[in-house]
Amino acid sequence: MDKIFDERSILASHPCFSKEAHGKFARVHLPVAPACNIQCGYCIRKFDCVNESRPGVASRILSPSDALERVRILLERNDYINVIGIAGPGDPLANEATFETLNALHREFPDITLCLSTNGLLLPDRMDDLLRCGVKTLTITINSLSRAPAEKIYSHVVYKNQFLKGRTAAECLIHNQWNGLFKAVQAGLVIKINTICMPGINDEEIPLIATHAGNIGAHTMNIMPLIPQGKFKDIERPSCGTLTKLRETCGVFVSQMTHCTQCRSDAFGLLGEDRDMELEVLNSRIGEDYCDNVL
Ligand code: CLF
Ligand code: SF4
Repeated sequence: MDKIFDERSILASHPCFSKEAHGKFARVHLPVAPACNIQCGYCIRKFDCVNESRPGVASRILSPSDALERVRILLERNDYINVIGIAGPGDPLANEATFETLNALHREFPDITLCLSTNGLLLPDRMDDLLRCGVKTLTITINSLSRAPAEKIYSHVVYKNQFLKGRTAAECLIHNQWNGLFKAVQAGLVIKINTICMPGINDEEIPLIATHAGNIGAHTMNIMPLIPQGKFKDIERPSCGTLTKLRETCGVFVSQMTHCTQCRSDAFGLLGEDRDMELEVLNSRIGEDYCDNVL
């Protein structure tokens, strides 16, 4: 399938999709999406979505207009920002504010790469909206291919006003995630799969997830270690050796991301740099006030 944009130039300048780019280009995360439509066993909902963020960190929610204002300031002061992402603190597709923000960004900054991370439940339903908003790179967290692990991982799913549990919830989420991945590839998006490695729950299935995702056309895979918390607080965190081995095995089927820093849903700067967006905005305002006073 032809890409709807120059995939090579996106990859060369996206800090998450390219290891080479991550020391040169930065991303901004806009925390405009508080609501979530599923419950993962490793998530405590008072913090950011663990599927794409550092556990135990809570971001302050911004309205779409506040988010846009921050982007204007950050882009003016930092010419190495190439990507604007929405990664929570809940699931971006479960929040209309996500689409409002993306639309406004796409209108005002048509050349910047818009990125989004999702649990995939609403992906088939919102694909056209994402394309209209100009999203180019997408992350889908997929933790299972079969029903048994999914039933252990997800305690409920809320889909089309129905509260689903057990087998029905697992089947609904798995179907939508894989169908969403297929549709996103068909639409020409550049896609990363995030998979949380949970020993004894889904670790044996991860190579199958990699095979299937690679066959469908995902560009890269990010295998992340479980941080034991919530319902999964007693499950052992996978060792570095386990992760390295899994990445080697899965790398045969789909390229592996190894430089993820599990950033916050309001992260800004180079990966791992952790600059404070609010401080940057404040500095900009102080600068303006200072100039207004001395001129
Ligand atoms: Fe953000 Fe995610 Fe886009 Fe990157 S993060 S929405 S793909 S712009 Fe990057 Fe952060 Fe790891 Fe995510 S280091 S948690 S992989
Ligand atoms: Fe938490 Fe993210 Fe899972 Fe929602 S999708 S329950 S925010 S980890």
